[in-house]
Amino acid sequence: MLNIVIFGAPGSGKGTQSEFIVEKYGINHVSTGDVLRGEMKNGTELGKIAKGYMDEGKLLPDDLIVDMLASKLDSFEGSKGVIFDGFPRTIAQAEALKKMLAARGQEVSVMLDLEVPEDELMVRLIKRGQETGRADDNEETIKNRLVVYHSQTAPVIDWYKNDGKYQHIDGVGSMERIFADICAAIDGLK
Ligand code: B4P
Repeated sequence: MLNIVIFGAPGSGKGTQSEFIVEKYGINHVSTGDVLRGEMKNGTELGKIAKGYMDEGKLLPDDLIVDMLASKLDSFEGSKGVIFDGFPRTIAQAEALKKMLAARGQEVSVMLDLEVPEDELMVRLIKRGQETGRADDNEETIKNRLVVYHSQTAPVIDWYKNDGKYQHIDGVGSMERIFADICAAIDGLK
C-alpha cells in the first residue's frame, strides 16, 4: 500500500502534483478541498457549513473533516493506496489519520512537503482566482489562509518529522521537475 500525504501551503501545488501521482502510480486521490467544493455545489448540509469557513479562509472543525475522510477511505477498500491532498491540516487530523490507517492495518508511507515562498503563493492563487473565479482565491481570503496555515497547519511538519515520514520537496520550478523530485522520493521508499 502506498499512502502518501501531500502537504504544503495554499497554492503550493498539492492538487496539481496529485493528478500526476494518480496517473503514474494508479492510487486513489482524496482532496478534502475538492470534496467540500462538491458538497457546496450540491447544496448539502455539509456544503452549507463549509461555505462559511471557506469564504473566510478558515479550517473546518476537525471532527467534520475526519468523519468525511473516514467514509471516503471506506469507499477505497481494496485499492493500491491513497494520496491525501489537503489532509491532515492540523495535528489532531494527523493523529486521526494515523489511527484510521492503523485500524485498517496500514500506515502513511511518506509525507511530501511542497515548499514555496509566500510571494509566489500569492501570485499563483490570485492568477487562479482570475482564471477560475474560485471564491477563496482573492487577496483578503488568501492572506487569511496563509495566517491559518502558519498557526494551525505548519506544526504538522514537525509531527511528521517525529514520525519519521517527512520528505522536503522544493515546490518552485517547472511542474515536471517538481514531479521528478516527487517520483524520486516515492521510488526511494523501502
Ligand atoms: P484546498 O482546496 O486544499 O486549497 P489549496 O490549499 O489552495 O490547495 P490546491 O490544491 O487547490 O492548490 P494547488 O496548491 O494545487 O482547500 C481550500 C479550503 O478548504 C481551505 O482553506 C479550508 O477552508 C477547507 N479545507 C480543506 N481541507 C481541510 C481540512 N483538512 N481541514 C479543514 N478545512 C479544510 O495549486 C494552486 C495554483 O498554483 C494552481 O492554479 C496551479 O496551477 C498553480 N501551480 C501549481 N504548481 C505550480 C508550479 N510549479 N508553478 C507555477 N504554478 C503552479
